[in-house]
Amino acid sequence: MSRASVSAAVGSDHVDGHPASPEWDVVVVGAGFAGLYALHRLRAQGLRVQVLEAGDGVGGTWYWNRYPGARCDVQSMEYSYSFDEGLQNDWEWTERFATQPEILRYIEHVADRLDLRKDIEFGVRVAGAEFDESGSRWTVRTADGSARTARFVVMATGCLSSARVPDFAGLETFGGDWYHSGDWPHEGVDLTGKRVAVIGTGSSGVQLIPLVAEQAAHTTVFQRTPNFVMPARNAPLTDEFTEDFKAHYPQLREQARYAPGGILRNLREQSALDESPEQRQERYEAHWESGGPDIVGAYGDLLRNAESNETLAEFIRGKIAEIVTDPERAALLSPHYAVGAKRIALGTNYYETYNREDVTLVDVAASPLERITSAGIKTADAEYEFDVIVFATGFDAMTGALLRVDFRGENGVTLQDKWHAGPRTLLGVATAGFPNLFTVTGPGSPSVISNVLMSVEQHVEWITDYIEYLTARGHTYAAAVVADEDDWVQRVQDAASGTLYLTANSWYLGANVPGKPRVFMPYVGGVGNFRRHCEKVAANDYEGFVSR
Ligand code: N01
Repeated sequence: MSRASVSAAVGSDHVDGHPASPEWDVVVVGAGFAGLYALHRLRAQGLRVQVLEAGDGVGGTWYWNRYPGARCDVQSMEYSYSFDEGLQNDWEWTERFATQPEILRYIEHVADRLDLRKDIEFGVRVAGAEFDESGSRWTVRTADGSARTARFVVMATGCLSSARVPDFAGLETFGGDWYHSGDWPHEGVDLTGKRVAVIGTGSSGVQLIPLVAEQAAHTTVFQRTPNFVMPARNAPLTDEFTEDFKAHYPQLREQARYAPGGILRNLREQSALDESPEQRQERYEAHWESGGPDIVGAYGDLLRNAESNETLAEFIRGKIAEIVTDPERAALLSPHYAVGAKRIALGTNYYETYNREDVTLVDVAASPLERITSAGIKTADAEYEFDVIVFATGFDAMTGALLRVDFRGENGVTLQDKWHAGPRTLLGVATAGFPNLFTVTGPGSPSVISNVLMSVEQHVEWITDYIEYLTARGHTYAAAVVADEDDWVQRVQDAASGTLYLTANSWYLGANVPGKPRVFMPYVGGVGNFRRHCEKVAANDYEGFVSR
């Protein structure tokens, strides 16, 4: 069928007894880093692409997470697209770790520069999608009741985009205002003179607590699990550093693409136990002084050997004890699990904030949060009054944004049913029984255990190359093979087994969402290894996928 007749057929379900061609070649869901790049690549193939975005602007994570202090913990020069040399050379980052507003400006710049907005519908939330087997196409339904049909659907909905307010009883009775860090008001929130509660001490809580404390009359932090927090040591970038980095961008990017974390890092092979306590102290001190999250790369076995890891945990607990003047509070802030098993946070004045007299720390592990009241929060031991509650309680990570769409694949099977015991994917990009559906940074990909932007690029390139391959051959059907998917799921588990990632209650394992299956979701076998494996699959005519 020609382009013209495809257009003519839009709106009618059948032509000559056959299902009409879909309205779109590809519907991409999400206009963050992944969706924008997918649009750019697919459009270059001459495909008809429509992006559906729930927000009113581009940016994804960086559109929603506008809480005070939000910034990235990957260095700016690396947390940016690498596919366009002109773009990476023209853009000027101002700080070592960019703030949310600066990253959002960058994404908006990219959208304008590549003229992407004209193919994005904003304010549209995808609610469901059904696969039509006879027409080999998806009908994508939106929350407002409209529908689009597409040959392929690319879910670019992010790993940490389904913000989660825990199911606290009584929230609807609270007389003050409440906010979630991942859905922060665009106009900001004035906390001056307010009594503020912050629930949660993950990366978001760690970033926002010091700034909330500076503004509020009193800040009460409800901590269930303390976090290992490294100083960010953020600073303006010098012209000299930027110029030098840019001069070497091509080599540095190529190096990062095949590096374990998709990032430039000096990783040491040596065990922490092979050095003396003094040598270790010196090494850890150097990391503490230079800041950033790289300290888990100080030795090769920190994420595998509990005894090695404990040397680092002890070092960080020592720092907490040095900074926090009240020993009881320092003890409460000191984590007792493996460093890095839950994601390390980067802070600026985080521990120092607990020396303020107007900051209270409540241990909700000892005295659980019972309910929200009209006046504030009730724990097992006490009642507190607040004007504002900030939920820095995280996300239904990796699967949340996918499972809240009612996907119905072959034979009407739902994704919820298929993933009832945990997500199953092939390479994190596809799941058997749901043909022509691709996920960017899906469960089973390195994504959150990497420089996610590097992983986003790799996934988008792989998926769009595959779509090009299919189109060139006139194929209309692409599906993961169950046996290959089983094999990949096993590889993901094998990569994690023996690591300390499995020893803490983290969102990597779904542990933060009551009832969520405990399955380690990211692939920790390394970004470079993953990329090489994906390249091999493509070179072997997309082995593991049925293409027809
Ligand atoms: O969420 P989290 P986040 N009662 O899930 C607590 C990325 N990110 O938004 O640990 C009481 O880490 C929960 O306690 P516990 C980054 O990948 C990056 O902070 O489950 N407390 C925890 O303290 C990060 O890892 C950046 O016991 C409850 C907190 O809420 C990911 O996003 C910045 C509770 C949630 O922490 C998520 O970070 C921000 C309950 N019922 C985010 N439920 C940077 O790049 C949850 N908690 C720097």
